[in-house]
Amino acid sequence: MRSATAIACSNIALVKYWGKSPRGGNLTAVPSLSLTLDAMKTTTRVSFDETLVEDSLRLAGKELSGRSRTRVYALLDEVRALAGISARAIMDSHNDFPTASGLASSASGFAALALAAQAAAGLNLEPSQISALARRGSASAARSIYPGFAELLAEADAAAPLEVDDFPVRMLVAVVTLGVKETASTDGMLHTQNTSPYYPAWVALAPGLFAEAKQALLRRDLQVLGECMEQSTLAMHASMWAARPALMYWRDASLRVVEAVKALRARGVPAFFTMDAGPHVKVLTSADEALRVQTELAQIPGVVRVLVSAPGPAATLVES
Ligand code: 2P0
Repeated sequence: MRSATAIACSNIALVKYWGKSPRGGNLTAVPSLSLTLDAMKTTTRVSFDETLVEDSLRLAGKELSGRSRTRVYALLDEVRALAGISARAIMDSHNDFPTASGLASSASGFAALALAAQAAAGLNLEPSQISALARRGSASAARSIYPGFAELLAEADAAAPLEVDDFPVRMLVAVVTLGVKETASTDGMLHTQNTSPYYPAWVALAPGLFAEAKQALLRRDLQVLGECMEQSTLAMHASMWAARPALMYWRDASLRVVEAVKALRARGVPAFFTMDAGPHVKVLTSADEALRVQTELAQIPGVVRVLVSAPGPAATLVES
């Protein structure tokens, strides 16, 4: 039996991916740019065992079912094919944050799985190959292989790291109470692609916004990066709101956080918001102001807690 354990951090897109390329294969329709977060991690152990008759795939001790099981199984099958093995696997995965709550658990989950599975199969792949493997499981996961900032270009097989030194930023996650089960990202983006008249406008806007944000990041211009980040999330959500029926992830508390961020900015605090396929609001700010922003956001009705995250490390293998 061969085992490997990997830890991967989640990531938040500053410039969003929303939409699949018509070329298929889970390639993305638009480029995205992200920050890997040290405060949200998945640990995954994979063992290939000749004596097993079927895969055992557990998240937080519970056997996976449905689509998440199919996706994990597909990734393991790809690894088996690459390594020329047929042994079934045991996968055990744990998040140190709530799963499937709009907190990007598939990003850290598929990144940790790809890294652990290929190591357990004896493959020793390059980071770009591991990123490509993770992307086919969940596109945002491609970016979680890398530390700090990363980009995933439209229709790219793998993400790539963006090296930015001396740019001390923090990402805050204002966790908003969940009332209802959220629509899964994959379903939400396909629904938007299929029914929203604003989807083509979103796809047309995204490359220019990505280029502007990347340039701002490389020159460490938090103001312009933040402006691009807010336009990206609002344009993405506008495309969802124009779908039929509308796809609305916002709650009243989400809007209160956004208003608080704008009020902070009016007082000279560099803070910028983004939202994903859930009601939580993520806020990018400087390391110096993180505590002040956290204190303000924690007082907003409907905000249950505020996580503060520094840029996270690359996905890594750990001693089993
Ligand atoms: C992102 N999101 O760029 C965007 C912004 C959510 C909103 O990537 O279908 O779980 O598994 O490739 O990666 C969430 O979608 O979707 C996501 P699949 P994924 O972070």
